[in-house]
Order: sequence, then structure tokens, then C-alpha cells
Amino acid sequence: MKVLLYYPNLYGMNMLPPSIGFFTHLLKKEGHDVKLFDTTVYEGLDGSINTDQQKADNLNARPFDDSILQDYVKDSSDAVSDFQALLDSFQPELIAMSCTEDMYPVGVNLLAQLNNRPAVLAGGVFPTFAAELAITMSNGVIDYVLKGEGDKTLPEICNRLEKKQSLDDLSGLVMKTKDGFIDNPLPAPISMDDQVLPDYSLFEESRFYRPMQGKMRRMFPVTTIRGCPYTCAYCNSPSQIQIHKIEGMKFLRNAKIDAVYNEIKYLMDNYQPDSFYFWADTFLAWSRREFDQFCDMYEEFKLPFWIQTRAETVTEYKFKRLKEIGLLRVAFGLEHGNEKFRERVLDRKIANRKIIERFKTVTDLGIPISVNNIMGFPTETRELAFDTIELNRQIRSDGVNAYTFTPFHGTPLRDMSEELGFFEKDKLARCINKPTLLNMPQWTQEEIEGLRRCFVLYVKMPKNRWPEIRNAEALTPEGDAIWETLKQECLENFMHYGDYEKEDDIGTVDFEREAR
Ligand code: B12
Ligand code: SF4
Repeated sequence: MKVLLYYPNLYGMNMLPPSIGFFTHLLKKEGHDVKLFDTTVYEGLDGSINTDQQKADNLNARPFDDSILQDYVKDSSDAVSDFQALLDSFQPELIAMSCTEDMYPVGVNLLAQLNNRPAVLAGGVFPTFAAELAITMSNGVIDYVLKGEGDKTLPEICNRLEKKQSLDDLSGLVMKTKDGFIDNPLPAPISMDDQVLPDYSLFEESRFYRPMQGKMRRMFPVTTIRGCPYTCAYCNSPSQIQIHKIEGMKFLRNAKIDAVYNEIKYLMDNYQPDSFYFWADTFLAWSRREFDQFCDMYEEFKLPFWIQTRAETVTEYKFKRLKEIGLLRVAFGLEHGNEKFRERVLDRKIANRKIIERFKTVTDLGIPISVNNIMGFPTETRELAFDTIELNRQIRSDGVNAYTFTPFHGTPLRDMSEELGFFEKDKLARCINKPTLLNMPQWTQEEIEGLRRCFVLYVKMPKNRWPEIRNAEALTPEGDAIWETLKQECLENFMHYGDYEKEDDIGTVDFEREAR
């Protein structure tokens, strides 16, 4: 049958979604005719901003030249007519949408404007954790949800629809009936031995490029692990482990190094990457044996690569070895600077001293790190947020950012936000780059946003500039003007960007206050 994969996404968010690559391969293998509608090329869709560009504007990433993307950019006002034209010419029998929570309204909004739409199926993290809501909120746009991994169930639903067979007993299916909902148990997570090679041939050429360290790279994602062994309370990964545990299944799985080799080799032969992105939640959640096998295997390629991992996983041995085989950059989640708050609210237990030491191990090897933080957690105060700033001042980061806490469905901190009355039940979480949605008595939305936009200034500029930065927090024309001036100065004089030799004023952490 004819299946249209649909990927609602915002301009500038260019990392390829592996799921669309797997689905393209799997559906073609079953003999289905597959096309893709990917909204990433439409600039300004749904009032969106270019998120990679926004990162550079907010000093979260180095400025970059995006002319490669500009050659393919389309105007958001053409998105509906282009989508409609594709429906009319291809005439799919099913639209299969993959979405996260904040992309769900973008996706549904476009679908609602189409004529002669076929049945619509939604899957991905958000539909998995809020399946009935995803159907109800779409006002008749979404017909089915498939919870959990779609590697087996998406081809299966297409096969059944083609043969006009019943869907009622399909694992993971959620569907509205006149009496309520069919809501079937989750499918078992696939064995990593059954994961296929991703087929990215349906994407536009410009989608293979993304900025990294101020340079446009032709960068492809590679799978090493599905799932994460940690339990951060704001994240969906541990919740995946929980919901699959209820069904007695194992969600955390490592790919065999042979399979990783095959994926890299296939990407090299078919897409000519100049670098890779290992998207595993915690890249180093590996045994020492697996790690060594990976490094020996990757010697053959030695293309620059990017990883994300936890401070807990850092050893000098590992990072020396990774550097030898091409490690370009590491992203770490630090998230909060107060040990007690971090452990109690975020469920991340590690001492600040350890974080500083481990990050130093990496930066001393000359490997640039970017550090991710979150601001506006439920019950957090301005004073606690300054602990995050203080801790970041101890770290020689090449890139640093603070995102707004976002209450995603299925996470413990979403439940906490609802219970404390900071967030309405059934309301959707939105993009992490946008102002907070929580309404908290101890810290207003405006104050959180003001501090968030000045976060990098507080981290990177000397402390004697803090009174000026305080004025830049004001979300007023005067505050904006001060913010713009300080941002420029910070960019010119205080960002390290890989310059690990430069001495500067990086302040000290007040450990005593943290212990209180
Ligand atoms: C790589 C990654 C990205 C990449 C690629 C995004 C993508 N859509 O794949 C980039 C960098 C672009 C990205 C961006 C964002 N991401 Co992201 N990202 C991830 C990460 C680390 C891995 C995703 C992945 O590839 N997993 C492996 C594949 C195999 O799994 P999967 O994508 O979940 O798909 C499987 C199932 O969900 C299902 N499925 C998926 N789609 C469909 C569709 C159908 C029809 C069916 C039947 C099944 C199905 O089958 C797939 C195969 O088994 C996850 C964390 C995680 N571990 O999941 C966060 C995660 C998905 N991201 C998240 C978020 C919030 C974002 C952003 C919104 C950030 C922002 N700017 O605000 C954007 C949204 C972009 C978008 N359009 O989706 C959240 C989502 C939370 C939520 N509840 O919605 C996650 C879960 C991290 C977290 N905070 O917990 N992300
Ligand atoms: S380490 Fe990262 S992916 Fe793993 S649970 Fe924590 S935030 Fe989620």
C-alpha cells in the first residue's frame, strides 16, 4: 500500500530522526510504496524560530554559516499547499506521523488543513505516553496511535490495512470506538539484532547538514544503545524502562559492535558523511569490553564524531582513546548546580566536586565540551538557580546553555508539577527553547525567562559585571538593549570556543551554601 511518513519538525532542527530511516527501510522491505513529508525545510512554521540559529544568538553555540541550508529553505506559507499537492499526486492510504510532545500541535495543525486526508496514525514518545489524549486532542485528525517501538508494528498495521484485516488485537494499538478506547498492551521492544539499516534517501539533501563547532557538517546519526540506565525525573527515557518493565520486557539494549560497524560502513558507502553523531542517551553506558571493541572497530573510519554522556562515565583512559579515534565534542547534562536539590528533585546523585573533576579530565585532554542545564524546575528558586551558574563557572565549557524545564507527559516531574498546581492537567508541554509554562508562586515566569536569557553571561563574564547583567534580565526595551550589548561583548571576549590555554576569571563555587 502507499504510506506517507510525516515528520513535523522546525526549521534548523536538522539532526536526522533515526526512526524515519528505520521505517523507510522496513516498509519498503514489505513491498509498500513510501514517501515522506518533512516540515524541517519550512522556515517560520507555526511561528517557529530557527533553533540552531537561536542557540548561536543566545551564545549557546558558535556562530555558523548556514548557506547550505538556505539553498533548500521553503516558506512556511507553502507548507499546506505542498503537503496537499503531495497527497493529491501520491494518494497515500495511510499517513504515519512521528512526533514528540511539542511537535504534536504543529503536526496536527497542518493535517487539519488538508482535504481528502487518508487515515492518520501517530507514534513516537508523546503518543506512547499520552495515547488517548493524542487522539482526543486532535479533534478527529488522528485515527490510531501505536504505542512503543514501531519497528514491527508499523509494517504490521500497513499489512493488515492493505489486506483489510482487523486491527483490534495489534500490540500497542490505541483507537477510539463508540464505547471508549481500544488500548492494547505495548509491543515487546525489538532485539537489537533485528534493527535494520536506516534508509535516509527520502530526506532533502540539506537535511544531512548541521552546525557543529561553528562549521556545517555532513553528519549522520548512528545507533549504539536504545534506552538509558539512569533515572532523571524530567526525562522520558527512564519512563520507557518503567512502562516496559510493567509488561515484563527489557527496554535498555546495547547494539553489538558488529552491527554498529555495519551501520557506519553502510552510511559511509551510501551517504558520504564527514562526521557522525552517536545519539545514545548515555554513550558510555558500555562495559569496558564493549568500549574497547568499539574503539578498535572505529579505528578503520576515524571520522570526527559527537557523543553525549554522563559525568559518572568519564575516565581518562576512555577519553584519551576516544580522542585518538576522532572524538570531536561531548555534550554533558549538568542540569542543576545544587547537590541536594539535584538529588531530591531531579533524581541525579553525584557530588559537584566529582562533576568538576570529571569535566576537567575531558577538557584537559583538549576535547571541547558543551554543558546542558535546566532552569525553572518545580519548587526551584532564583537562589538555587544561581548554584547552577556558580557550578558552571567552574567548568571550562566550549558551549553552555540553560533550557527551560518542560513537563513532558510520562515523567515524574510532570506529575509533581500537576500535583503542586503549577501546571494544568492535559495541557501540552512545549519546546524547551520557549519560556516556562509553570506558574509558581516563588519564582515568576518573567523572572525565570530573564535569568535564562542571561545565563551564559553570568557563567562566562567576570563577577564584577553581574550588576549590569542583572539589568539585562529585565524583559523591557531597556533590558533588551543592555542584553544585546553584553551579549556582543561576551561573544567577543569571554567565550572559550576551544581555547583551553586562556586564563580567565571563572569564580568559585560556594560549597558551604550548597551543603545547607
Ligand atoms: C535523537 C533525538 C533527537 C534528534 C532527532 C529527533 C527525533 N525525532 O528522532 C533531534 C536532535 C532532532 C531532537 C530534537 C528534539 N527532541 Co529529541 N531526542 C532524541 C533522543 C536522544 C533519541 C531519539 C531516537 O532517535 N531514539 C531512537 C528511536 C529508534 O526511537 P524513537 O525516536 O523513540 O522512535 C521509536 C518509537 O518512539 C516509535 N515511533 C516513533 N515515531 C513513530 C511513528 C509511528 C507512526 C509509529 C507507529 C511509531 C513511532 O518507533 C520508533 C522505532 O522503534 C530522544 C531520547 C530517547 N532516548 O528517545 C530525545 C527526545 C525524543 N527528544 C525530546 C525532545 C523534547 C526534543 C525536542 C522537542 C527538543 C526541543 N527543541 O524542544 C526536539 C523535537 C524534534 C522532533 N521533531 O522530534 C524528548 C521528547 C519528550 C516528549 N515527551 O515529547 C526526548 C524523549 C528526550 C527527553 N527529554 O526525554 N531529538
Ligand atoms: S542521563 Fe540523560 S537520557 Fe538518561 S535519564 Fe538522565 S536525562 Fe534521561
